[in-house]
Amino acid sequence: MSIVTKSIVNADAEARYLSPGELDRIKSFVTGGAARLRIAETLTGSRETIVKQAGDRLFQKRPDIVSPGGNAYGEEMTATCLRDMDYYLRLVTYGVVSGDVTPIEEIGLVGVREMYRSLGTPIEAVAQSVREMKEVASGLMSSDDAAEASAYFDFVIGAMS
Ligand SMILES: CCC1=C(C)/C(=C/C2=NC(=C\c3[nH]c(/C=C4\NC(=O)[C@H](C)[C@H]4CC)c(C)c3CCC(=O)O)/C(CCC(=O)O)=C2C)NC1=O
Repeated sequence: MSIVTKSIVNADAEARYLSPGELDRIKSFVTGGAARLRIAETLTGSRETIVKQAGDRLFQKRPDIVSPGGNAYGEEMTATCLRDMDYYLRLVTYGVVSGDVTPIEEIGLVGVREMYRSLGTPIEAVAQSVREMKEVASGLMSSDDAAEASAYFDFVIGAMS
């Protein structure tokens, strides 16, 4: 839920006008809108590059995961790993656009530890893949935009740490 919807739901529950504090938060959400859309467009337009380069970096640092016995060993498993990275990048764009981490959390982080444990996937390596995507993506934008985007990547990383 965006800050706008959330504020309205809260205010209406008390049948009151939006408070100055709520209007302030909505104002900063609105004035930051162009930047958030620009960031989401960059991430969306460069998704293949970001996933590919970040994947290469990850496998260089963690050759064990693509070696025999590794969770992402073999063409199919490596592709599934890159697909998961693409999922998290997509969720980051949802967070950026809505200015809210809730969609990332609800779609991709609830129960994630248990899920990866049952799959035998080392979650710290998934977190590393998100860190690599953050680095690659940051190189594609201004430092202000990179800082804004990083908050959402960091949210994912934090939930996996
Ligand atoms: C949008 C929300 C969402 C997420 C997050 C998601 C993740 C997800 N990743 C999976 C598998 C997997 N995930 C990985 C990922 C990796 N293995 C590694 O060693 C690396 C560290 C890492 C890549 C960075 C792999 C290799 C599998 C297949 C494991 C297997 O089948 O044994 C599976 C099991 C089913 C399947 O194969 O599709 C799910 C559900 N699905 C979703 O719908």
